Amino acid sequence: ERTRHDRELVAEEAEPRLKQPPLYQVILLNDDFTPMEFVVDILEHIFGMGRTTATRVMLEVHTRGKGVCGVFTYEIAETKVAQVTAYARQHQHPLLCTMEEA
Ligand code: TYC
Repeated sequence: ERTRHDRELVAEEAEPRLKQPPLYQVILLNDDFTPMEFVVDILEHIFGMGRTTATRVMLEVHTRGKGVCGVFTYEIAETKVAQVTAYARQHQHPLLCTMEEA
């Protein structure tokens, strides 16, 4: 008869690894109205970037039209998008933030 230890070994051999969860890029879109300083502030406080990185990413979005703020699992990405959108609307800025599968 199989002991618990035996069954665990069988289970491990039958399905050796769990699949990695899909990852999502959180994307910031450029617009003509949101102040640069406001975007830098979001990148620092919602995405945990330092001032230098936040400024580089903001300028990349400003010049190229969009840019990646970070890569997260679905729920974290969704929460970041919601936080950015809520904060921008509270300050009456039209800033757009979306997510796409990485
Ligand atoms: N283009 C804006 C300006 O000139 C700055 C800006 C940068 C806005 C990044 C949005 O995602 C953005 N004030």
